[in-house]
Amino acid sequence: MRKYQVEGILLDIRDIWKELEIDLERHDKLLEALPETYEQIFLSQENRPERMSYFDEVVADIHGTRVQELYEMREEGKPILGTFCVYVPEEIVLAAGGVCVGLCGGSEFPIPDAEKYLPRDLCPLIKSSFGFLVSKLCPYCQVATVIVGENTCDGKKKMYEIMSEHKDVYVMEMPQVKNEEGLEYWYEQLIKFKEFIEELSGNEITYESLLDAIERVNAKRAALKKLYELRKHDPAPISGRDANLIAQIAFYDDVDRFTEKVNELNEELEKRVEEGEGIAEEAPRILVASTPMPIPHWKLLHIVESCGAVVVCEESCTGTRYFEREVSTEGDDVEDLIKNIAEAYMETKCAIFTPNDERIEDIIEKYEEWNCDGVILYNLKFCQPYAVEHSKIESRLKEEGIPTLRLESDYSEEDIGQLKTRIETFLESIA
Ligand code: BJ8
Repeated sequence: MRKYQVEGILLDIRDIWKELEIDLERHDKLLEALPETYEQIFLSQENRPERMSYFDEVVADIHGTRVQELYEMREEGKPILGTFCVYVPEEIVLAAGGVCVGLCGGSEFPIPDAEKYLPRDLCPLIKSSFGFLVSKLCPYCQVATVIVGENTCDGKKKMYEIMSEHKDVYVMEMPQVKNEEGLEYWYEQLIKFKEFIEELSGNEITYESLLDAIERVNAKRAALKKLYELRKHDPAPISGRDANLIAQIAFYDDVDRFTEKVNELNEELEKRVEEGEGIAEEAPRILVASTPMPIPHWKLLHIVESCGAVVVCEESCTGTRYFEREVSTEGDDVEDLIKNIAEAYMETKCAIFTPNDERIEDIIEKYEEWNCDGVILYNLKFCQPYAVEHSKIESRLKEEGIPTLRLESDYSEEDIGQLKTRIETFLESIA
């Protein structure tokens, strides 16, 4: 078993999990199926880029090295903030010497635990995330000093009320409308959040620390943006599964290391593009526009690509919505930089905003830019904001003559056959 050095003491990861009060027996069961699933979905792909090896290791060690790093940081007094939304400003957390870790659950495993508290007919992302926390099955939940929630969809905001009975929760108030008042309100929320994290960390956020944090997170976004740009080439130099996995890992890996590894991979992909090398030549190119798909919710992309298509872009918070907003570094003081963060984050086209028509235009642009043959509008079951929005988007895409398939699913495996049939029929129709 791998050993980890924590404050000069050699620990194996099980000791750290024990310290974090993980339910070890069930946790072993949780991790049991991962290697086989990962082999089947990722490692069995032909002609994968070699530099995917770093990301393979991250998943193989999913509750290992990174948990140990966060545990060590917490022991040093650095705040670890568990988050569930791309609206939580990572720059402000980093500037105070803290770290953000995405806690969105993508597994069915802890859902029965969540259903002891929450209704069954609720989005699986909410139930899985909550289930991981209450069942003590996720070391990332356990190592978090505090949870940062946000008033986005109704399900999440009510869930945070119950979550706060189990863990310290700070909730960010979100505007619902993107106008000047909304932006001003959001800026005020970011100032409050800055004060909260300063108190939690005991560190004052300075112009220099915030500027440095903005530059680091911008570099992470730029690396991801480049990765997605490279996917515009035909043949695509990397599969949708692999690219999306990287976007999922962005939520919890160390910012600088992750950026370096994505940039290294991009160099390899650039060579592939120059040499005309890629995966799945002459395969239909698909844009997936969707609710987030957290680890290990790999089902949809795996089915689409197993049916012979290639996913070339994901318009999702585990995709382009995560990295498209670049924060400006212009300005003379902390307030100016926070205004820049407020403006950039408000560009995120989430369905909780009304209206959100800019998302429709964005999907059409992406369809063209990534040279796609069709769009899959994918929705997690019981997610009302996206379900309602997807009706509107579907009509508009059809008006534009864009082949569109609307799908809804959850984290179970029950509907795999049905999804496969619908996807195959769709791909035949656009062949
Ligand atoms: S910015 S998409 S990460 S709120 S939890 S809305 S799937 S019913 S996650 Fe989200 Fe922030 Fe928006 Fe992105 Fe639906 Fe489920 Fe709600 Fe969800």
